[in-house]
Amino acid sequence: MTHHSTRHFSDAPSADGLWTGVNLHDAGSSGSCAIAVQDGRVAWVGTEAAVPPAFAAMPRQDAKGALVTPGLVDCHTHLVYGGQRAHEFAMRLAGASYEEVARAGGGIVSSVRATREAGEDELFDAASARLASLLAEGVCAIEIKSGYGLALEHERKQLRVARRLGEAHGVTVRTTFLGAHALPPEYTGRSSDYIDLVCEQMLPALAAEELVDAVDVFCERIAFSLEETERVFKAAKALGLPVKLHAEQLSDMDGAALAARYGALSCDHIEHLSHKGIDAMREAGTVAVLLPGAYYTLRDTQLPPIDALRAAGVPMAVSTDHNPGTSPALSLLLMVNMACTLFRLTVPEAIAGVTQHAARALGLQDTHGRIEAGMPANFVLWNLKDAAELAYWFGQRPVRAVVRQGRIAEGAL
Ligand code: DI6
Ligand code: FE
Repeated sequence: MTHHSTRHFSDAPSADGLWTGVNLHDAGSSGSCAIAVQDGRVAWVGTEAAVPPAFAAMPRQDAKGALVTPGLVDCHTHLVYGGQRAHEFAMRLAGASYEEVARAGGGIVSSVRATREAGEDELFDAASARLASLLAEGVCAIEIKSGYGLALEHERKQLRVARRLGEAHGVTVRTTFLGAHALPPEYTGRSSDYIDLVCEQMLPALAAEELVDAVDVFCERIAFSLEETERVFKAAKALGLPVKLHAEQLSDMDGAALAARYGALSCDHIEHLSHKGIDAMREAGTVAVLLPGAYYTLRDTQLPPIDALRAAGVPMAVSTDHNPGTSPALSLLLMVNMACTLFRLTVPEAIAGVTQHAARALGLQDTHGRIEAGMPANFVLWNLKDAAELAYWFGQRPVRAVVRQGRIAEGAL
């Protein structure tokens, strides 16, 4: 029995009680551990032998030796969009490159058409099914970007759907405004005017509606220039919003250094990141988000500079980059496997990449990515013995149960 359906979150039982028989990943000590959950938060965590009397008296949940990790965090997704782009996958198989498909009117703009045509409920239902796959595998917090509307009402529609998804599924959602994802067709040849619209109208309006937790830009030859990126960052800063960047995916645009100057939470993709960019990220405390699903789908051969990032001590996160063009991935564990196999991350690095470093990439380091007293209870019980198995198997669904936001949201004990 490996398939677990997502319960309606409001019906999910409380996880309050003392969880015993926990094989805690990263415990730093041997022996069985326990986690006390009270009012939906972790009240205490440690070895079973050291459970304080107040928690020893709580009702018990036996984890039966399950490996337990913090809830997973998917820190870079474009989960809300209309349609899908399997035909472009077929075009690329026939020899077209991603950039050629984009220039031929496909690519991001074709998802923009489908997203504009879709109603809010239709977008919600499609994204909800995709989200259910991620949640069933242990995701407890997720970032969702706009960027397939590229006009105020359609960007608003995407962000509203993202907020609704969080409420309906009982999962932490961080929304990112990516109005500067691609140039909409009605602005062909007027990139600068479109950036004015993004900075002066779309972003302030959506921020005022509290739909924006962070601001992102696709800084690339086929998207927006460094100068346009900086204009968006200035607008974000004026509103007190944190920034992040799609940086150096297809070429070195020097975007990471710019993002770091604006205190970016993260720079994402970064296959072509330079030493200068790495230094700037280290100084700014910016997280490097690695997206092996896009690397794999595009059959990229330029590896991100993992050794240099590691040597510099830049925290590395790993995410699905779920999107209909370059990463139709719905398994964060598969990305863990790919981060190890394709990018040569170590197992502890890859696990930290989908937990604590991913939380930091969203500014959620105080509430997600670790199992620590005071944090909301978000953790996963796995049908595994050894943490290396999280990276080793692929295509498996090894989840036993997920405690999300203090409730037993998936699976059974
Ligand atoms: N980089 C990507 O890989 C995706 N967006 C981005 O800025 C691609 C999005 C798409 O092709 O729809
Ligand atoms: Fe992306």
